[in-house]
Amino acid sequence: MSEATTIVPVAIIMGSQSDWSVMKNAADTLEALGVAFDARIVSAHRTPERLYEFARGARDAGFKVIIAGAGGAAHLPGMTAALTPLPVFGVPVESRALSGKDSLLSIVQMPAGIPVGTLAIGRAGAINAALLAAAVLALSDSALAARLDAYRQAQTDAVAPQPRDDA
Ligand code: RP5
Repeated sequence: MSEATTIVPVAIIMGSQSDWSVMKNAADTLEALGVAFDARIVSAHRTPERLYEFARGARDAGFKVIIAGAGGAAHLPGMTAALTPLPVFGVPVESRALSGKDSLLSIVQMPAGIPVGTLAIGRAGAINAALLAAAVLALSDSALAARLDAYRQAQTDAVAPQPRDDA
């Protein structure tokens, strides 16, 4: 993981330490693509001042894309999007009580004017948020675009034509 003081293009923020097992999938995907990131815990409810400071300063800090994961009453992605013009991708984390449906609905139903690109609940959403972040950065980075193409090709190549009993 990159140091907090290094300027990197992607910020991965999450509402709690308990979100990390899901959000680590975004981090691992970015790492596989050679995209630097900074991962932080920023809670909309427990550390609102940290959220304001991070989101208001994110563009000047050099970030280009923000991935925000949260569960339950998941206000983090929306509040972040309200405070920065950077693209924000929201990852709904599975909640214990409602399996992440609460997280999904909290993140996806933004009012017109403040967008959050909302991904699937859990691991798939975290991975896809990283891939979307990489795709955005690849628009102005041909080396990254080539790595993203290779990632997708490897994924295609890994799909067997027929199912096996022992797989
Ligand atoms: C949210 O509350 C976090 O994003 C987390 O998904 C959820 C539960 O947090 P903990 O009680 O596990 O810290 O703010």
